[in-house]
Amino acid sequence: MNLKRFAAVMSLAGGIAAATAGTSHAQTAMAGGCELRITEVRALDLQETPTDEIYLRVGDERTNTRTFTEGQTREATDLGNADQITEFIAPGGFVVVSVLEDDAVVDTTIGTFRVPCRTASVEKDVAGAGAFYRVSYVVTQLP
Ligand SMILES: [Ca+2]
Ligand SMILES: [Ca+2]
Repeated sequence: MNLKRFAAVMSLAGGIAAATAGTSHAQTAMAGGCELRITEVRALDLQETPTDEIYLRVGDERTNTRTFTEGQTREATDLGNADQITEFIAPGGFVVVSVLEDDAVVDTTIGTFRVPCRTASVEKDVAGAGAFYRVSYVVTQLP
């Protein structure tokens, strides 16, 4: 569990304690939250030749950098550990995911998208800076 998730759970626990004398409406509003998990990254068109050096930002974490050749698919577990490729999404909130290409001075941002707290299994096309990537992810509702 990363610190952000820990803080969210602690906040939720505090909310439950505070709501014990409250209404059922308040309890409904607190329920939920989601987990985003990146599953796969595919290079459809490179930003550089002959290989890109790609990493993701997932909320407040970033993955390791891995090279991609054109057409290559990597499991997300190849890019980062569980903390790096998963992120808690607050109820009603979203997490920002970016695909970046590592360069010597300023990295190239290929694209950025938002993932809301809603159950889903998505293949997200991310295009920019002359490159085209596809990021697969799942969002699950937390109890
Ligand atoms: Ca590069
Ligand atoms: Ca670049």
